[in-house]
Amino acid sequence: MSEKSLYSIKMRASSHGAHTSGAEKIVPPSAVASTAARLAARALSHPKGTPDFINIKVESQHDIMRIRSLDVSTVETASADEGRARAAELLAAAGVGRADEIMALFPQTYGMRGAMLLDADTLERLEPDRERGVRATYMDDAESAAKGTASAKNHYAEAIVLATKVQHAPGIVAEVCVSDDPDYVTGYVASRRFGYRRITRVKEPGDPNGGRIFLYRGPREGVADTIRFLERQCVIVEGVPALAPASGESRFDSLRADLDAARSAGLSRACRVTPAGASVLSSNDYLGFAEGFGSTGSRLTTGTHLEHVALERHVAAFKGSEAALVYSTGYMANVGVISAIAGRGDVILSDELNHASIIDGCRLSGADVVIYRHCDMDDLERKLASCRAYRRRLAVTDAVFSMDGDIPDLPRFVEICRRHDAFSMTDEAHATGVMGAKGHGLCEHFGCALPDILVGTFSKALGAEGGFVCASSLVVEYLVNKSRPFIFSTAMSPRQAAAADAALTRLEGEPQTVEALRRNVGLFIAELAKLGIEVRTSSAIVPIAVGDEGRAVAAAERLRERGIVIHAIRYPTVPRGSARLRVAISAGHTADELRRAAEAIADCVR
Ligand code: WAQ
Ligand code: MG
Repeated sequence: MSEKSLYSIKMRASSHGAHTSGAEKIVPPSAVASTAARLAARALSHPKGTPDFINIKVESQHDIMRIRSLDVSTVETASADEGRARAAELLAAAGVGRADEIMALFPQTYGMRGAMLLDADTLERLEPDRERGVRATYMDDAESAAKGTASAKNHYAEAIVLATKVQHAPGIVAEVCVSDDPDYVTGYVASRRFGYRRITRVKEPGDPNGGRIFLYRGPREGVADTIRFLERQCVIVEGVPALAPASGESRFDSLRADLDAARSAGLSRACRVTPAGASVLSSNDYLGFAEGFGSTGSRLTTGTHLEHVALERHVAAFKGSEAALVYSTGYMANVGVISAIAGRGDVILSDELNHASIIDGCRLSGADVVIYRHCDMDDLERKLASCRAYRRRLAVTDAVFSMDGDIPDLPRFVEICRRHDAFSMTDEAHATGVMGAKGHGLCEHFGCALPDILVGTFSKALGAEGGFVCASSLVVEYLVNKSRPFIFSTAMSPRQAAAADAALTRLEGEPQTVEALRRNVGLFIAELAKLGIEVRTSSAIVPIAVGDEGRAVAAAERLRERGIVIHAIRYPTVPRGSARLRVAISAGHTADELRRAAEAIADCVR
């Protein structure tokens, strides 16, 4: 292939004037059409939202420079402070004095689209547009065609190409980079002297502030040439090294590696909406009965409809995650996520009172399972510490335990998992619509960071049907490719998806209902206390201890005769000898109803 025949293809997408995604490729003419199509698809499926404007620019390139990738090595850091300190040391090692002052400039890069260009010695700003900064562009990885176009942005792959180009610009002596993606905590310092040094943690998770600083040493007259090289010179980077997993983020790297393997084998999968009006010759709707109700197939074949996409966007926004995936039921979501993330050679740490769907997911996965004591974070931490040898660690807890109504210390759970590089997963089945001032769940209740994976259901407080998973787009892409219950079952009905979507909208519109539920729980507990029955709960589930299995069943039967439906819960759902009546309070109960129920319970339990 002659160098004269390459084209650069750039995609830029925005919604209401705000940038949503961007990417670029350099390809031979034969790949122009398919690359443009893939970039358009990437823009349309971006988690930041559906664009109303997509610009795809194709330009032939004649002056192409091929350069070798920088070498890559990793510096492990445990905190943002440590990461920044190591970045400053690396800048010094690149021959840049005043490194601490340079690191202190970081708040000024927040919000810039490009990089700050600084005189390495005087720290004067050299770029003409200080608000935007200098953007390095017209660059690609030589093997990118072979690797395919990642649907989710691959931070490392794009950063190493950029850093290599930047270090070949005239006069540039070093670069320091912090991502602006809230959950991407790895950054780097690059220089020709030591190559590309990844620093595993340069900021705390959840921090949306990042930036890049390019350091220039040379005469002022040379600056224009440097900027021209960064902004215009077409560069292809050869020999980009594969990423060795670093312990700081290795749980995600291991997902990325599996996805990359599927991609290079031509086996990667994505959900695509079946276009209205298309002639569909691929569904399971053999008799044509599905119209308007059935989804007609798996999500990966003909079963994805606009309703699913809308619901996934909505529930991700509601929970504050980057992406989401809908399953037919909450049970399937737990089984589907756990068995996809963990397998042979991995370990799952599971609370001893977790729901059956979590237990079944653990069994199906084939991973080793370590049970920790109920809500005992010290026990979890001790056990995690002895699980370092496993490939992946996954810790999973109910957010509200369905038989006791109690909750784990979520901030500690998430923090312990991060420190031990374990995936953190919670099941918010009984927390969604219940916990937090507005019913957003246990993270709202504690005001803490999301776990890596949050599962929930539309079938409890939301009164609809179906399960969901909220996580990063990487995890969701992984599930789409690896979660067998997702891949091999018929998608939820589009009507069911629309109903769940409407229920979320309703909850957002009436947070006072969540408050009413909390008032009802308080009232019911106070009524029981007046009758000498002490109960505890952190949610809407109120367990009334009876103990003996026979007595619990008899009490439930007497209540039923009086027109009150409360189920007795016995072994094996709860341990032997701890049978109970499980009361679940609703915002729809009247005060009178709750008072009468409390009195009847007091009568029947005695
Ligand atoms: N040219 C110059 N500056 C840029 C460019 C560009 N093409 N793209 C982004 N920036 C600036 C801008 O200020 C962003 O806010 C900042 O850099 C960070 O950009 O080995 O994800 O795209 O795993 O968020 C590092 C990878 C990832 C570490 C960096 O950067 C690793 C990343 P982001
Ligand atoms: Mg970013």
